[in-house]
Amino acid sequence: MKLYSYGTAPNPRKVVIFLAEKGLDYELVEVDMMKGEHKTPDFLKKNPSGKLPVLELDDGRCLAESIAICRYLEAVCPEPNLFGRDAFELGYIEMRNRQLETELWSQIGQSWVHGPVVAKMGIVKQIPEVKEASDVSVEKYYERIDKELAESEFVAGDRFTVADITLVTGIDFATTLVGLKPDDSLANLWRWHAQILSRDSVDDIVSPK
Ligand SMILES: N[C@@H](CCC(=O)N[C@@H](CS)C(=O)NCC(=O)O)C(=O)O
Repeated sequence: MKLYSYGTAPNPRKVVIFLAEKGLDYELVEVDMMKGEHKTPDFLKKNPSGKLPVLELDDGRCLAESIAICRYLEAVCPEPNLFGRDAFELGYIEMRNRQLETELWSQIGQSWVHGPVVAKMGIVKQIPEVKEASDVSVEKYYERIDKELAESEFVAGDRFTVADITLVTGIDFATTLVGLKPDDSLANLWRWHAQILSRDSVDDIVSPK
């Protein structure tokens, strides 16, 4: 299978980490978003949304949406389990992951879209007030996560799951490209972050060696 990706873009990175956790082989295909390669007619046949990542199976079928791709991979390769084993855990991990997507990633996304990097691309009307508000939401969410990680070793309990992948990729993107690094005082968050970065599956893009 092939994974269409771009550098350390955060949604493809989720799948790259997930594939590494599963120990699955694949071909990585770089799609240069700066050149608009994700919007060409050929690429839109793979994903009509024109976004990365896309997983292409050996028979040519394609899947987009990072978490949908991870669900597919969990189904074909159930171990190590990353989405939950029993009914409660399945629901709990889903809940934690959805909260991160809708309450943290959405706000990082607003700060990105209305921030300096996207401004230079000249593709979106900039609304500085949106960025001001979303920056505050992200900082508040970091504080919430820090408190939660004082009680819990990982995002969704006492073991590594897909929700940890969603959080680390969100935080690293916010830190490196959106100017939203979590404050150094958030000791539980940083303890968790160091632990996640020590995994073989996770490249350190925040302070690469
Ligand atoms: N919900 C999608 C989001 C995909 C997404 O927005 N990917 C970014 C890269 S991280 C992208 O392709 N952006 C280009 C665009 O939106 O045109 C997912 O989880 O895969």
